[in-house]
This record gives sequence, structure tokens and C-alpha cells, in this order.
Amino acid sequence: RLQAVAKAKEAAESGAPTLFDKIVSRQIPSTVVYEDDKVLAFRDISPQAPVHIIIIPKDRDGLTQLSKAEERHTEILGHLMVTAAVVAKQEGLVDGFRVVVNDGVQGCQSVYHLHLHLLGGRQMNWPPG
Ligand code: DGP
Repeated sequence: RLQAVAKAKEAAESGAPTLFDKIVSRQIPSTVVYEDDKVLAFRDISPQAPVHIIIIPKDRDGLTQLSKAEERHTEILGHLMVTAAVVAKQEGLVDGFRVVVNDGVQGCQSVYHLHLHLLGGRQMNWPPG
């Protein structure tokens, strides 16, 4: 599994289409809950809460992971956060929610195309595992 993750990371960094690029292009089907010209939000295939949505930039522009963020990504990163708030409202998460970005091996990242996890619909705990 670690080898598969390393391979996916390498492929994404070389600019090859990621799993999430294939979701953007509809090569891989998903349940889309929000879309505009810059971002896509769809339900996670393995939900960890009653609401679990993945929010991604359509154009990854080198953002395989958050630690690769540079000045030019400021606008899209802000747009992703605003989208999290919009989608949380759309999903009726009036009592709160959680937004998570996993980065790298210790962050437990498995898909190397930057994404926010929007989790809600149950009480979250702290610290996370
Ligand atoms: P991370 O571990 O932070 O890299 O999160 C990747 C998430 O992507 C994980 O929660 C499961 C989700 N995921 C992986 N493959 C697919 C897929 O083919 N479809 C959908 N909808 N979600 C996927």
C-alpha cells in the first residue's frame, strides 16, 4: 500500500492525471454536490461521518499537497475554504462541522491532488487520531 501511495504521489508530481482529475473529467463517476469553474465538491467514497465531502481545485497547478502551496495559490486556497462554508450550509450543517487537509505520509494523505475534507452530521472529537 505504501508503494502504491508513493507511486501515485510521483505520478501526480509529474503532472499525470490524478484520480481526482478523472473525477473532474467524469472519467470516474462521483456524486457531485457543488461545482463552479474553479472547484468541484463530491461525496467521499468511504465516508467517515454522515456528511463527508471532498473539495478540490479543478486545476491542481502543482498543488499535489498543501505543503507545496506558494503565493500564486492564495486565491484558489481561499476559494476552497469559502466553498467549504457554502457546501456546509447547503448540507444543513447548522451545528458545526470540521474541515481537514491531510498532508504527506504523517498526515495520512492518500490522493496527491490537494483536497479539503468537509465532515459533519455528528459530534467530532479532539484530538483527531
Ligand atoms: P486523503 O487520505 O486525505 O488523501 O483522502 C482521500 C479521500 O478520497 C479518501 O477519504 C477517500 C476518497 N476517495 C478515494 N478514491 C475515491 C473515489 O474514487 N471516489 C470518491 N468519491 N472518493 C474517493
